[in-house]
Amino acid sequence: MTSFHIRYGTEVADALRDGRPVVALESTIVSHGLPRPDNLLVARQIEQAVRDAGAIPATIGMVGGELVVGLDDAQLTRLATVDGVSKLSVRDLAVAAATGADGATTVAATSAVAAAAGIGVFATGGLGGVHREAAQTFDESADLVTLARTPIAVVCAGVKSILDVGATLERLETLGVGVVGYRTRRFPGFYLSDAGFDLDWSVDSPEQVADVLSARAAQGVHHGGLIVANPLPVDEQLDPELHDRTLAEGLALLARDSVTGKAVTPFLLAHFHSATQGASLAVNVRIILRNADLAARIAVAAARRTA
Ligand code: PSU
Ligand code: MN
Repeated sequence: MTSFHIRYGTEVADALRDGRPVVALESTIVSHGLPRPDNLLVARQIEQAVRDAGAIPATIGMVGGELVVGLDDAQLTRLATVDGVSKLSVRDLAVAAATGADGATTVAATSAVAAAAGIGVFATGGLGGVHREAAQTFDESADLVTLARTPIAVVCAGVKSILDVGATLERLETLGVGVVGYRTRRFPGFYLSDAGFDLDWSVDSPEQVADVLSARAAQGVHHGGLIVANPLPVDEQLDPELHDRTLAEGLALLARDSVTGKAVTPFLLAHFHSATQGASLAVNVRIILRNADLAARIAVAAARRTA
């Protein structure tokens, strides 16, 4: 496995040494996915949600070229508030380290670093995936190929509805990334509880996710991620009509402004947050807090087995 030069937050280092439950958290959500000033407040709430469920939060990011697992509050504040924080996927980590950059890690980069740090559970909002028009643009998030080779369980609310969800599920199958619904056989669509696709498997409890992770280890499978898809309850989702309208506008703006590459996801998320007057933001926050809670309970169940 890749080894990174990592600086650990003290609490995270202690927890890992003692085999206590730790949950990895990404920083791209904070720097690029949520608007200021809510982003910093939400980042702290996510960490609190992990603590409330009995685990230690390890938010991952790069500060002045140093890869940190378990950002402290000053570091988190810096990534949430200063301008010019880079969005770092796996391929960017070395350049960012060598140039002393500040950077926020995506699902791909966070997974890779977390796994190298020995953290087995990660909570995020929605994964990256295959973009619409990918047949022409080839725009597919590095989150997918990274999860194909990284041993980590990622709790998410599916993939963002801004993507081609069906194509993303097909790619996950090809890449050998496991997908289980949490108490559902339908794949969630981030802002929406149901993205319109069936899943082969569902699990009913954090303990059952821990069973899957133990079974994989027992089968000698030490690479490849497991996606735990945790949908929002229907009464908490974004109004589907508002969602569809906002998405259509956002996609039109994307084409008008010729936005491409890694700017696409932040652009569409920002459009949702402004066009829905904060409704999508509230839903986004709810998603992340629920995922943080579930990830922590999975980490607790997994730690119990090795104790
Ligand atoms: N989920 C969210 N907000 C985000 C993202 C996911 O709720 O900001 C970020 C994640 O970091 C994910 C990234 O890895 O978007 C995907 O970006 P891209 O499509 O450029 O790979
Ligand atoms: Mn992309």
